[in-house]
Amino acid sequence: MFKLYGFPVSNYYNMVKLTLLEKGFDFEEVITRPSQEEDFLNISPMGKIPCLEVKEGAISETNVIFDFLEELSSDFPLYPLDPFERAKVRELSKSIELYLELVVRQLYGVALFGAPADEALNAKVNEQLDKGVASLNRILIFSPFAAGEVMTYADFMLYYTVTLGNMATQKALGRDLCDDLPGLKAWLGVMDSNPLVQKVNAERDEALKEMMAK
Ligand SMILES: N[C@@H](CCC(=O)N[C@@H](CS)C(=O)NCC(=O)O)C(=O)O
Repeated sequence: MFKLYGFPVSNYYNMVKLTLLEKGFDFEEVITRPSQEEDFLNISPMGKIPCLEVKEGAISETNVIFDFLEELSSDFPLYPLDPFERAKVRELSKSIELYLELVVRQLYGVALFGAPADEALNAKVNEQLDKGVASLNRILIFSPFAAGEVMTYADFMLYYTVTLGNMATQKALGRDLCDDLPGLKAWLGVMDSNPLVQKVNAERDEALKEMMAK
């Protein structure tokens, strides 16, 4: 059985958890916070979550875990078979991570963890977001999924980026990503109707409630 290390509030953790569920892998969740402890660094070299332990050893970095799981099981494929189409899904997924996830993440301190408002940061993020969403609007398809007719890893990357990220941009910048990315709102409805997405979200919300109560 695989072991998934991480915490259900983490967006990256939930991308991998959803993949394991969709593909029907047997796995155990090992609730772990990011850490610089030696034991954890031995399995996740940057101390980040998620990290997946399989019988041969441990793997970190979400997109690498996606690729590993896809090579391991062709059940419920989340990449197209055609090499070009597959590359386009990777291009989209990487663009979402670099130009949206890592941009909005800079707001988490202010928007989610009570750090003081920072106008200089907001201006920088607004500028990076303008460029990021313009690039994504050139490659997002939303018909009905992010990369076209079938659900792929790009949907998982986008879904857990925007569900947390839009909270942060609305709170810190008064900016709604649904206005920036036409088609996002309808696509969110499609993703929200997926029963495994609902399961991951219910467990995320429960963990969030516990975290806030502490
Ligand atoms: N590049 C990593 C990013 C994962 C990541 O940033 N995880 C966050 C939690 S959502 C984390 O562990 N943060 C702690 C840190 O940055 O030290 C991946 O693709 O898995």
